[in-house]
Amino acid sequence: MEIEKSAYAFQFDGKPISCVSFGHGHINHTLKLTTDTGAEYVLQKINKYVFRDPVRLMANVSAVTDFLRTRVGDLRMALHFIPTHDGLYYYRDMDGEFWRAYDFVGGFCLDAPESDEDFYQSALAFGRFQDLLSDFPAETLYETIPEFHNTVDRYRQFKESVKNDSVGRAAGVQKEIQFLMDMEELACSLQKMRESGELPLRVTHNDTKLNNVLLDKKTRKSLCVLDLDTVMPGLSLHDFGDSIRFGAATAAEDEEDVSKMRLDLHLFEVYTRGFLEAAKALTDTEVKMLPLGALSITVELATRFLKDYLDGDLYFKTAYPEHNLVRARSQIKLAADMFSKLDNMNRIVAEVSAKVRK
Ligand code: GN1
Ligand code: MG
Repeated sequence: MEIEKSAYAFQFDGKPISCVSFGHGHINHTLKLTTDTGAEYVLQKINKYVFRDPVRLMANVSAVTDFLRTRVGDLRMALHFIPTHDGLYYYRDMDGEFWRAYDFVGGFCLDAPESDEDFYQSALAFGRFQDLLSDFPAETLYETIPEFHNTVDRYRQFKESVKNDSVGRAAGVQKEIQFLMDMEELACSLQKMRESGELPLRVTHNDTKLNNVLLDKKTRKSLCVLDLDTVMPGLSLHDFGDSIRFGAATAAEDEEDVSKMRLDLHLFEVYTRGFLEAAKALTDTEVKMLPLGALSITVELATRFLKDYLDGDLYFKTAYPEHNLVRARSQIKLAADMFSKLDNMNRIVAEVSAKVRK
């Protein structure tokens, strides 16, 4: 078996003896490495096309994980990156590729919840992530993808694509464009609250899907969150909202039959409970705005999918020509359903919060 050359750059315990492909991530190239002392590590090549500035990305990731490790009891609850012999958290190889390595602590990830408890565990994990980092100076992190969840800016870009209509698709999607324009003011209100200081800047994960939560093999309880590549300053509401958008929806993000797409209020309640139990440092305003966090991020993603459709599919990978339109429509349906359920969501948040926030 050939050992990846970059493995020799890191301060591992022992000499590498095996190195095999690992996991099924779509972005980075991931290997599992074992040394002659039996120590196990994850070795990863960072996808440079997606992440244009791996040095800053690793500065964010290592600042956050170093901080987390000073706050957790069980060290499996924070990723531990291994320095190179030069004392850096990344290694740049002869081809200009960037590598990093962290301790392999076992555990497993799920692509979909098998029970309410699984979804609840993911809420605890992301809530804990918020909580543990609540006094981390978020403004010191780099914005590795500038304006990532600036909904106002997303709308600006969306309207530009509507106006340019570069591949002549706008005429066929007037209904969708109109829906998103009707939602603009509400969806952008969180960004305005961020700018006015009503909502605090937080450390956000930005990819809060269940499959980024590591669960303990024996107890099935959540250990920590993985994939910190998009850790940035942002709004806690967007992390909460994206979990709901993805995990409390009744259909896949690209379901063609939009009649299948709704918000499951029971799952919304399950996630809200876990998140609020763990994220104790949220302000009352943040808690009150959680339902809007879910709606805003869903509308925002719909503008991103529809923009990409109007641009001729440049950003998101598509499997067929109408894929981005299908995605936009399913997110629009989900957003419309969330909008009609805002009162219910507000009631659930108030009830759960009265129980778990003392
Ligand atoms: C992209 O590839 P994935 O699933 O990690 C996108 C997210 C979207 C998501 C929608 C960097 O994330 O913002 O919510 O697709 N990530 C980036 O499926 O743009
Ligand atoms: Mg991701």
